[in-house]
Amino acid sequence: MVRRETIAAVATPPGRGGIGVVRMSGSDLADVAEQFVGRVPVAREALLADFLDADGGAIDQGLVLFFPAPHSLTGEDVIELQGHGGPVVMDRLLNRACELGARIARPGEFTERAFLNDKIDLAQAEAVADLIDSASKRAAQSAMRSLGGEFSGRVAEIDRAVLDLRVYLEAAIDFAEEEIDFLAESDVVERLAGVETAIDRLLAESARGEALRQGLDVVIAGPPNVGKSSLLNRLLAENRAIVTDIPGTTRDLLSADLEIEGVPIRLTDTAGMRVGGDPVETIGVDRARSAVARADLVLVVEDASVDGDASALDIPAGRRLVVRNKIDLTGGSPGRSGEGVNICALNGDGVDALRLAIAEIAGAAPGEGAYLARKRHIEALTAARRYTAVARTRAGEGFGDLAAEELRQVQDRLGAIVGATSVDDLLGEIFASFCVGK
Ligand SMILES: Nc1nc2c(ncn2[C@@H]2O[C@H](COP(=O)(O)OP(=O)(O)OP(=O)(O)O)[C@@H](O)[C@H]2O)c(=O)[nH]1
Ligand SMILES: [Mg+2]
Repeated sequence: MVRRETIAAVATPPGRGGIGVVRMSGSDLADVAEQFVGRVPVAREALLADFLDADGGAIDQGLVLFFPAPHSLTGEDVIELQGHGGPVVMDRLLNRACELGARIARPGEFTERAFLNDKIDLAQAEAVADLIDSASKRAAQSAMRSLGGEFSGRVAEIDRAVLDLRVYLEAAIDFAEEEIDFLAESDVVERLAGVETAIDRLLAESARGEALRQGLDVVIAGPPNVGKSSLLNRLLAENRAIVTDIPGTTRDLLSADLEIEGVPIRLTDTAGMRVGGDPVETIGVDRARSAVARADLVLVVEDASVDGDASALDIPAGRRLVVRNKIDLTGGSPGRSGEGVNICALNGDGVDALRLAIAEIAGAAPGEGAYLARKRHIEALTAARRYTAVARTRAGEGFGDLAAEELRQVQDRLGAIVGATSVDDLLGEIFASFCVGK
Protein backbone atom coordinates (compact mmCIF):
# COMPACT_ATOMS: atom_id res chain seq x y z
CA MET A 1 0.00 0.00 0.00
CA VAL A 2 1.14 3.57 -0.66
CA ARG A 3 2.60 5.28 2.42
CA ARG A 4 0.86 8.54 3.07
CA GLU A 5 1.39 11.27 5.65
CA THR A 6 -0.27 10.78 8.99
CA ILE A 7 -3.39 12.93 9.28
CA ALA A 8 -5.38 13.97 12.34
CA ALA A 9 -8.65 15.79 12.95
CA VAL A 10 -11.35 16.35 15.52
CA ALA A 11 -14.18 14.17 14.18
CA THR A 12 -16.94 15.54 16.41
CA PRO A 13 -18.64 18.90 15.81
CA PRO A 14 -17.10 22.02 17.37
CA GLY A 15 -18.38 23.17 20.74
CA ARG A 16 -18.99 21.35 23.98
CA GLY A 17 -20.36 17.82 24.20
CA GLY A 18 -20.24 14.69 26.30
CA ILE A 19 -17.61 13.10 24.12
CA GLY A 20 -15.15 14.51 21.61
CA VAL A 21 -13.30 12.31 19.17
CA VAL A 22 -9.85 12.86 17.70
CA ARG A 23 -8.97 10.60 14.84
CA MET A 24 -5.61 9.81 13.25
CA SER A 25 -4.80 7.79 10.15
CA GLY A 26 -1.44 6.83 8.68
CA SER A 27 1.14 4.10 8.36
CA ASP A 28 2.67 2.37 11.39
CA LEU A 29 0.88 4.25 14.14
CA ALA A 30 1.60 1.69 16.88
CA ASP A 31 4.48 3.87 18.12
CA VAL A 32 2.32 6.96 18.08
CA ALA A 33 -0.35 5.14 20.06
CA GLU A 34 2.23 4.06 22.60
CA GLN A 35 3.51 7.60 23.07
CA PHE A 36 -0.03 8.92 23.32
CA VAL A 37 -1.36 6.50 25.95
CA GLY A 38 1.73 4.72 27.35
CA ARG A 39 1.29 1.40 25.58
CA VAL A 40 0.11 -0.11 22.32
CA PRO A 41 -3.60 -0.87 22.71
CA VAL A 42 -4.85 -4.31 21.71
CA ALA A 43 -6.28 -4.10 18.20
CA ARG A 44 -9.94 -3.06 18.09
CA GLU A 45 -10.42 -3.20 21.88
CA ALA A 46 -11.47 -0.20 23.89
CA LEU A 47 -8.82 0.81 26.42
CA LEU A 48 -9.37 3.34 29.19
CA ALA A 49 -6.23 5.45 29.36
CA ASP A 50 -4.70 8.83 30.10
CA PHE A 51 -3.90 10.80 26.96
CA LEU A 52 -0.40 12.06 27.61
CA ASP A 53 1.41 15.24 26.66
CA ALA A 54 5.13 15.35 25.81
CA ASP A 55 6.07 15.51 29.52
CA GLY A 56 3.92 12.54 30.46
CA GLY A 57 1.20 14.70 32.02
CA ALA A 58 -2.43 13.78 31.36
CA ILE A 59 -4.26 16.01 28.86
CA ASP A 60 -7.46 14.03 29.30
CA GLN A 61 -8.66 10.56 30.17
CA GLY A 62 -10.82 8.51 27.86
CA LEU A 63 -11.11 5.54 25.55
CA VAL A 64 -8.54 4.81 22.90
CA LEU A 65 -9.17 2.48 19.98
CA PHE A 66 -6.45 1.20 17.69
CA PHE A 67 -7.34 -0.23 14.28
CA PRO A 68 -4.23 -1.62 12.58
CA ALA A 69 -4.22 -1.68 8.77
CA PRO A 70 -5.91 -2.96 6.74
CA HIS A 71 -8.96 -3.53 8.94
CA SER A 72 -9.87 0.09 9.51
CA LEU A 73 -12.02 2.83 8.10
CA THR A 74 -9.24 4.15 5.86
CA GLY A 75 -7.38 0.89 5.28
CA GLU A 76 -4.40 2.43 7.13
CA ASP A 77 -3.56 2.33 10.84
CA VAL A 78 -6.22 4.37 12.62
CA ILE A 79 -6.20 5.66 16.19
CA GLU A 80 -9.38 7.03 17.70
CA LEU A 81 -9.26 8.93 20.98
CA GLN A 82 -12.59 9.46 22.67
CA GLY A 83 -12.09 12.19 25.20
CA HIS A 84 -14.20 14.78 26.94
CA GLY A 85 -15.88 17.00 24.40
CA GLY A 86 -14.57 20.46 25.16
CA PRO A 87 -12.83 22.73 22.67
CA VAL A 88 -9.69 23.15 24.80
CA VAL A 89 -9.27 19.41 25.36
CA MET A 90 -9.83 18.66 21.67
CA ASP A 91 -7.37 21.37 20.68
CA ARG A 92 -4.67 20.02 22.98
CA LEU A 93 -5.19 16.45 21.75
CA LEU A 94 -4.97 17.61 18.15
CA ASN A 95 -1.76 19.55 18.91
CA ARG A 96 -0.30 16.50 20.57
CA ALA A 97 -1.19 14.39 17.50
CA CYS A 98 0.67 16.92 15.37
CA GLU A 99 3.70 16.80 17.71
CA LEU A 100 3.70 13.07 17.13
CA GLY A 101 4.00 13.56 13.39
CA ALA A 102 0.50 14.13 12.08
CA ARG A 103 -0.72 17.05 10.05
CA ILE A 104 -4.27 18.36 10.19
CA ALA A 105 -6.56 16.53 7.77
CA ARG A 106 -8.35 18.29 4.97
CA PRO A 107 -12.15 17.99 4.81
CA GLY A 108 -13.13 14.49 3.68
CA GLU A 109 -9.57 13.22 3.74
CA PHE A 110 -10.34 10.13 5.85
CA THR A 111 -13.07 9.09 3.40
CA GLU A 112 -10.77 9.94 0.50
CA ARG A 113 -8.16 7.55 1.89
CA ALA A 114 -10.82 4.87 2.31
CA PHE A 115 -11.54 5.34 -1.40
CA LEU A 116 -7.86 5.42 -2.42
CA ASN A 117 -7.22 2.24 -0.42
CA ASP A 118 -10.20 0.49 -2.06
CA LYS A 119 -12.28 0.31 1.10
CA ILE A 120 -15.20 1.96 -0.67
CA ASP A 121 -15.87 3.17 -4.19
CA LEU A 122 -16.56 6.74 -5.17
CA ALA A 123 -20.35 6.48 -5.12
CA GLN A 124 -20.15 5.09 -1.59
CA ALA A 125 -17.79 7.88 -0.53
CA GLU A 126 -20.28 10.44 -1.77
CA ALA A 127 -23.04 8.63 0.10
CA VAL A 128 -21.11 9.19 3.35
CA ALA A 129 -21.38 12.96 2.84
CA ASP A 130 -24.98 12.68 1.70
CA LEU A 131 -25.96 10.65 4.76
CA ILE A 132 -24.46 13.30 7.04
CA ASP A 133 -26.20 16.07 5.09
CA SER A 134 -29.58 14.30 4.84
CA ALA A 135 -32.44 16.65 5.58
CA SER A 136 -35.10 13.96 5.96
CA LYS A 137 -35.54 10.36 7.02
CA ARG A 138 -36.21 9.23 3.46
CA ALA A 139 -33.07 10.97 2.23
CA ALA A 140 -31.03 9.30 4.97
CA GLN A 141 -32.46 5.89 4.10
CA SER A 142 -31.61 6.39 0.44
CA ALA A 143 -28.07 7.49 1.30
CA MET A 144 -27.66 4.35 3.41
CA ARG A 145 -28.66 2.19 0.45
CA SER A 146 -25.97 3.85 -1.66
CA LEU A 147 -23.44 3.67 1.17
CA GLY A 148 -24.09 -0.03 1.59
CA GLY A 149 -23.05 -0.51 -2.02
CA GLU A 150 -26.48 -1.26 -3.48
CA PHE A 151 -26.27 1.54 -6.03
CA SER A 152 -22.69 0.63 -6.99
CA GLY A 153 -23.82 -2.99 -7.31
CA ARG A 154 -26.48 -2.01 -9.80
CA VAL A 155 -23.96 -0.01 -11.81
CA ALA A 156 -21.54 -2.96 -11.73
CA GLU A 157 -24.28 -5.31 -12.96
CA ILE A 158 -24.92 -3.13 -16.01
CA ASP A 159 -21.18 -2.75 -16.54
CA ARG A 160 -20.74 -6.53 -16.59
CA ALA A 161 -23.48 -6.96 -19.18
CA VAL A 162 -21.83 -4.29 -21.34
CA LEU A 163 -18.43 -5.92 -20.96
CA ASP A 164 -19.83 -9.30 -22.06
CA LEU A 165 -21.30 -7.69 -25.15
CA ARG A 166 -18.05 -5.90 -25.90
CA VAL A 167 -16.06 -9.09 -25.64
CA TYR A 168 -18.52 -10.78 -27.95
CA LEU A 169 -18.37 -7.95 -30.50
CA GLU A 170 -14.58 -7.73 -30.39
CA ALA A 171 -14.44 -11.45 -31.02
CA ALA A 172 -16.80 -10.99 -33.96
CA ILE A 173 -14.42 -8.39 -35.45
CA ASP A 174 -11.68 -11.02 -35.50
CA PHE A 175 -13.81 -13.08 -37.82
CA ALA A 176 -14.34 -10.16 -40.16
CA GLU A 177 -15.81 -12.04 -43.12
CA GLU A 178 -18.47 -13.68 -41.05
CA GLU A 179 -19.18 -10.54 -39.02
CA ILE A 180 -22.59 -9.80 -40.48
CA ASP A 181 -23.88 -13.28 -39.82
CA PHE A 182 -22.29 -13.30 -36.42
CA LEU A 183 -24.37 -10.25 -35.48
CA ALA A 184 -27.51 -11.32 -37.26
CA GLU A 185 -27.58 -14.71 -35.64
CA SER A 186 -26.81 -13.52 -32.15
CA ASP A 187 -29.16 -11.63 -29.88
CA VAL A 188 -26.76 -8.68 -29.45
CA VAL A 189 -29.41 -6.15 -30.40
CA GLU A 190 -31.92 -7.51 -27.88
CA ARG A 191 -29.28 -7.68 -25.18
CA LEU A 192 -28.38 -4.05 -25.85
CA ALA A 193 -32.04 -3.15 -25.52
CA GLY A 194 -31.98 -4.95 -22.17
CA VAL A 195 -29.04 -2.79 -21.06
CA GLU A 196 -30.98 0.32 -22.03
CA THR A 197 -33.93 -0.80 -19.92
CA ALA A 198 -31.67 -1.48 -16.94
CA ILE A 199 -30.10 1.98 -17.23
CA ASP A 200 -33.55 3.56 -17.53
CA ARG A 201 -34.69 1.87 -14.35
CA LEU A 202 -31.61 2.97 -12.43
CA LEU A 203 -31.97 6.49 -13.81
CA ALA A 204 -35.55 6.71 -12.60
CA GLU A 205 -34.57 5.61 -9.09
CA SER A 206 -31.62 7.98 -9.08
CA ALA A 207 -33.72 10.94 -10.19
CA ARG A 208 -36.01 10.30 -7.21
CA GLY A 209 -32.95 10.28 -4.98
CA GLU A 210 -31.73 13.55 -6.43
CA ALA A 211 -35.04 15.17 -5.42
CA LEU A 212 -34.67 13.73 -1.92
CA ARG A 213 -31.16 15.13 -1.60
CA GLN A 214 -31.77 18.58 -2.98
CA GLY A 215 -35.27 19.14 -1.74
CA LEU A 216 -37.75 21.23 -3.63
CA ASP A 217 -38.27 24.97 -3.73
CA VAL A 218 -42.06 25.41 -3.72
CA VAL A 219 -43.60 28.88 -4.07
CA ILE A 220 -47.24 29.78 -3.40
CA ALA A 221 -48.41 32.49 -5.80
CA GLY A 222 -51.61 33.98 -7.20
CA PRO A 223 -53.88 37.01 -6.97
CA PRO A 224 -54.54 38.78 -3.63
CA ASN A 225 -56.93 37.31 -1.09
CA VAL A 226 -57.27 33.86 -2.68
CA GLY A 227 -55.92 32.13 0.46
CA LYS A 228 -52.19 31.73 -0.24
CA SER A 229 -51.13 32.49 3.31
CA SER A 230 -53.93 30.31 4.64
CA LEU A 231 -52.54 27.45 2.54
CA LEU A 232 -49.02 27.98 3.89
CA ASN A 233 -50.38 27.87 7.44
CA ARG A 234 -52.40 24.76 6.64
CA LEU A 235 -49.40 22.90 5.16
CA LEU A 236 -47.25 23.88 8.13
CA ALA A 237 -50.05 23.13 10.60
CA GLU A 238 -49.11 26.39 12.26
CA ASN A 239 -50.29 30.00 12.09
CA ARG A 240 -47.09 31.37 10.64
CA ALA A 241 -48.37 33.89 8.10
CA ILE A 242 -50.83 36.71 8.78
CA VAL A 243 -54.24 36.03 7.27
CA THR A 244 -56.92 38.72 6.89
CA ASP A 245 -59.74 39.38 4.48
CA ILE A 246 -57.95 42.51 3.27
CA PRO A 247 -56.41 41.97 -0.18
CA GLY A 248 -52.70 42.78 -0.08
CA THR A 249 -52.10 41.42 3.43
CA THR A 250 -48.87 39.64 2.60
CA ARG A 251 -46.11 42.01 1.55
CA ASP A 252 -42.81 40.21 1.89
CA LEU A 253 -41.72 36.66 1.11
CA LEU A 254 -42.18 34.23 3.99
CA SER A 255 -40.37 30.89 3.85
CA ALA A 256 -40.53 27.79 6.01
CA ASP A 257 -39.11 24.26 5.77
CA LEU A 258 -41.23 21.16 5.90
CA GLU A 259 -41.19 17.58 4.72
CA ILE A 260 -43.75 16.03 2.39
CA GLU A 261 -43.58 12.26 1.85
CA GLY A 262 -39.94 12.39 2.90
CA VAL A 263 -39.00 15.15 0.47
CA PRO A 264 -37.50 18.23 2.09
CA ILE A 265 -39.49 21.24 0.91
CA ARG A 266 -38.79 24.94 1.24
CA LEU A 267 -42.20 26.59 1.05
CA THR A 268 -42.52 30.31 0.30
CA ASP A 269 -45.64 32.48 0.60
CA THR A 270 -45.72 35.58 -1.59
CA ALA A 271 -47.63 38.84 -1.97
CA GLY A 272 -50.78 38.62 -4.08
CA MET A 273 -50.01 39.63 -7.65
CA ARG A 274 -51.77 42.78 -8.74
CA VAL A 275 -50.88 46.15 -10.17
CA GLY A 276 -51.59 49.49 -8.59
CA GLY A 277 -50.83 48.83 -4.95
CA ASP A 278 -48.83 51.18 -2.74
CA PRO A 279 -45.01 51.29 -3.14
CA VAL A 280 -44.44 48.65 -0.44
CA GLU A 281 -46.87 46.27 -2.08
CA THR A 282 -45.29 46.88 -5.48
CA ILE A 283 -41.90 45.83 -4.12
CA GLY A 284 -43.56 42.76 -2.61
CA VAL A 285 -45.06 41.83 -5.97
CA ASP A 286 -41.63 42.19 -7.61
CA ARG A 287 -40.20 39.83 -5.02
CA ALA A 288 -43.05 37.41 -5.62
CA ARG A 289 -42.24 37.42 -9.34
CA SER A 290 -38.58 36.62 -8.78
CA ALA A 291 -39.48 33.86 -6.30
CA VAL A 292 -41.80 32.37 -8.93
CA ALA A 293 -39.04 32.53 -11.53
CA ARG A 294 -36.61 30.66 -9.26
CA ALA A 295 -39.03 28.02 -7.97
CA ASP A 296 -38.93 24.31 -8.79
CA LEU A 297 -42.69 24.24 -8.41
CA VAL A 298 -45.29 27.01 -8.17
CA LEU A 299 -48.61 26.41 -6.46
CA VAL A 300 -50.84 28.77 -8.43
CA VAL A 301 -53.73 29.49 -6.07
CA GLU A 302 -57.12 30.58 -7.40
CA ASP A 303 -60.31 31.47 -5.58
CA ALA A 304 -62.79 28.82 -6.76
CA SER A 305 -65.71 31.09 -5.88
CA VAL A 306 -64.75 33.84 -8.30
CA ASP A 307 -64.12 33.70 -12.01
CA GLY A 308 -60.56 34.38 -12.88
CA ASP A 309 -57.60 32.91 -14.54
CA ALA A 310 -54.24 32.67 -12.84
CA SER A 311 -52.59 31.44 -16.03
CA ALA A 312 -51.50 35.05 -16.51
CA LEU A 313 -48.56 34.04 -14.33
CA ASP A 314 -47.06 32.32 -17.37
CA ILE A 315 -45.33 29.37 -15.71
CA PRO A 316 -44.39 26.30 -17.77
CA ALA A 317 -46.71 23.33 -17.17
CA GLY A 318 -44.05 21.13 -15.58
CA ARG A 319 -43.40 23.66 -12.81
CA ARG A 320 -46.98 24.60 -12.06
CA LEU A 321 -49.76 23.12 -10.03
CA VAL A 322 -53.11 24.91 -9.97
CA VAL A 323 -54.76 24.95 -6.55
CA ARG A 324 -58.43 25.95 -6.48
CA ASN A 325 -59.11 27.15 -2.95
CA LYS A 326 -62.31 27.98 -1.03
CA ILE A 327 -64.34 25.09 -2.43
CA ASP A 328 -66.46 25.34 0.72
CA LEU A 329 -68.04 28.36 -0.94
CA THR A 330 -68.80 26.56 -4.21
CA GLY A 331 -69.67 23.10 -2.94
CA GLY A 332 -67.01 21.62 -5.24
CA SER A 333 -65.52 18.27 -4.25
CA PRO A 334 -62.02 18.20 -2.76
CA GLY A 335 -59.04 16.44 -4.37
CA ARG A 336 -57.57 16.09 -7.81
CA SER A 337 -59.54 17.61 -10.59
CA GLY A 338 -58.13 17.82 -14.08
CA GLU A 339 -54.70 19.40 -13.92
CA GLY A 340 -55.27 20.94 -10.52
CA VAL A 341 -56.30 20.18 -6.97
CA ASN A 342 -59.42 21.47 -5.23
CA ILE A 343 -58.98 22.39 -1.61
CA CYS A 344 -60.35 24.33 1.30
CA ALA A 345 -57.47 25.91 3.22
CA LEU A 346 -59.89 26.85 6.00
CA ASN A 347 -60.89 23.31 6.98
CA GLY A 348 -58.13 21.30 5.26
CA ASP A 349 -60.30 19.44 2.74
CA GLY A 350 -58.24 18.21 -0.23
CA VAL A 351 -54.93 19.22 1.35
CA ASP A 352 -53.75 15.60 1.64
CA ALA A 353 -54.37 15.17 -2.09
CA LEU A 354 -52.35 18.33 -2.64
CA ARG A 355 -49.47 16.93 -0.57
CA LEU A 356 -49.45 13.76 -2.67
CA ALA A 357 -49.52 15.78 -5.88
CA ILE A 358 -46.49 17.78 -4.70
CA ALA A 359 -44.63 14.59 -3.73
CA GLU A 360 -45.40 13.09 -7.11
CA ILE A 361 -44.04 16.11 -8.93
CA ALA A 362 -40.95 15.86 -6.73
CA GLY A 363 -40.61 12.33 -8.08
CA ALA A 364 -41.14 10.71 -4.70
CA ALA A 365 -44.30 8.70 -4.86
CA PRO A 366 -44.74 7.09 -1.44
CA GLY A 367 -43.01 3.79 -0.80
CA GLU A 368 -40.82 3.81 -3.89
CA GLY A 369 -37.14 2.98 -3.64
CA ALA A 370 -34.57 5.59 -4.44
CA TYR A 371 -30.83 6.02 -4.48
CA LEU A 372 -29.37 9.22 -3.22
CA ALA A 373 -27.62 9.76 -6.52
CA ARG A 374 -25.95 13.00 -7.44
CA LYS A 375 -26.23 15.11 -10.58
CA ARG A 376 -22.94 13.68 -11.78
CA HIS A 377 -24.30 10.12 -11.48
CA ILE A 378 -27.41 11.03 -13.41
CA GLU A 379 -25.35 12.71 -16.12
CA ALA A 380 -23.06 9.70 -16.41
CA LEU A 381 -26.03 7.30 -16.60
CA THR A 382 -27.73 9.50 -19.19
CA ALA A 383 -24.58 9.54 -21.33
CA ALA A 384 -24.19 5.77 -20.93
CA ARG A 385 -27.80 5.37 -22.03
CA ARG A 386 -27.15 7.47 -25.14
CA TYR A 387 -24.06 5.51 -26.17
CA THR A 388 -25.90 2.23 -25.63
CA ALA A 389 -28.65 3.35 -28.00
CA VAL A 390 -26.09 4.23 -30.66
CA ALA A 391 -24.37 0.88 -30.13
CA ARG A 392 -27.67 -0.87 -30.67
CA THR A 393 -28.26 0.98 -33.95
CA ARG A 394 -24.73 0.17 -35.15
CA ALA A 395 -25.10 -3.49 -34.21
CA GLY A 396 -28.44 -3.56 -36.03
CA GLU A 397 -26.71 -2.22 -39.12
CA GLY A 398 -24.08 -4.92 -38.85
CA PHE A 399 -21.22 -2.69 -37.72
CA GLY A 400 -19.87 -4.72 -34.82
CA ASP A 401 -16.65 -2.73 -34.52
CA LEU A 402 -18.49 0.59 -34.26
CA ALA A 403 -20.89 -0.86 -31.71
CA ALA A 404 -17.95 -2.10 -29.63
CA GLU A 405 -16.43 1.38 -29.69
CA GLU A 406 -19.68 2.89 -28.37
CA LEU A 407 -19.75 0.30 -25.60
CA ARG A 408 -16.27 1.36 -24.54
CA GLN A 409 -17.77 4.82 -23.98
CA VAL A 410 -20.60 3.28 -21.98
CA GLN A 411 -18.11 1.54 -19.72
CA ASP A 412 -16.13 4.76 -19.28
CA ARG A 413 -19.24 6.56 -18.08
CA LEU A 414 -20.27 3.77 -15.72
CA GLY A 415 -16.71 3.56 -14.40
CA ALA A 416 -16.72 7.26 -13.57
CA ILE A 417 -19.66 6.74 -11.19
CA VAL A 418 -17.79 4.34 -8.94
CA GLY A 419 -14.42 6.04 -9.47
CA ALA A 420 -12.82 3.37 -11.65
CA THR A 421 -12.09 5.88 -14.41
CA SER A 422 -12.24 9.17 -12.58
CA VAL A 423 -9.77 12.00 -12.81
CA ASP A 424 -8.00 13.80 -9.97
CA ASP A 425 -9.81 17.13 -10.15
CA LEU A 426 -13.14 15.33 -9.80
CA LEU A 427 -11.85 13.68 -6.62
CA GLY A 428 -10.73 17.05 -5.25
CA GLU A 429 -14.16 18.50 -5.90
CA ILE A 430 -16.03 15.63 -4.27
CA PHE A 431 -13.99 15.38 -1.09
CA ALA A 432 -13.67 19.13 -0.55
CA SER A 433 -17.39 19.28 0.26
CA PHE A 434 -17.01 16.98 3.28
CA CYS A 435 -16.69 18.04 6.89
CA VAL A 436 -13.32 17.80 8.58
CA GLY A 437 -12.66 14.53 10.40
CA LYS A 438 -14.72 12.51 7.93
N1 LIG B 1 -64.31 30.40 2.85
C1 LIG B 1 -63.00 30.30 2.77
N2 LIG B 1 -62.23 31.35 3.07
C2 LIG B 1 -60.90 31.23 2.97
C3 LIG B 1 -60.29 30.01 2.58
N3 LIG B 1 -58.96 30.18 2.57
C4 LIG B 1 -58.73 31.45 2.97
N4 LIG B 1 -59.91 32.09 3.21
C5 LIG B 1 -60.10 33.47 3.60
O1 LIG B 1 -59.69 34.32 2.59
C6 LIG B 1 -59.14 35.53 3.10
C7 LIG B 1 -57.75 35.74 2.53
O2 LIG B 1 -56.88 34.74 3.00
P1 LIG B 1 -55.30 34.87 2.93
O3 LIG B 1 -54.73 33.56 3.27
O4 LIG B 1 -54.84 36.04 3.70
O5 LIG B 1 -55.13 35.16 1.37
P2 LIG B 1 -53.82 35.55 0.59
O6 LIG B 1 -53.92 34.96 -0.75
O7 LIG B 1 -52.60 35.24 1.38
O8 LIG B 1 -53.99 37.12 0.47
P3 LIG B 1 -52.87 38.23 0.22
O9 LIG B 1 -51.79 38.02 1.21
O10 LIG B 1 -53.60 39.49 0.43
O11 LIG B 1 -52.40 38.08 -1.17
C8 LIG B 1 -59.14 35.35 4.61
O12 LIG B 1 -60.27 35.99 5.14
C9 LIG B 1 -59.24 33.85 4.80
O13 LIG B 1 -59.85 33.49 6.00
C10 LIG B 1 -61.14 28.90 2.27
O14 LIG B 1 -60.71 27.79 1.93
N5 LIG B 1 -62.48 29.10 2.37
MG1 LIG C 1 -51.15 36.37 2.11
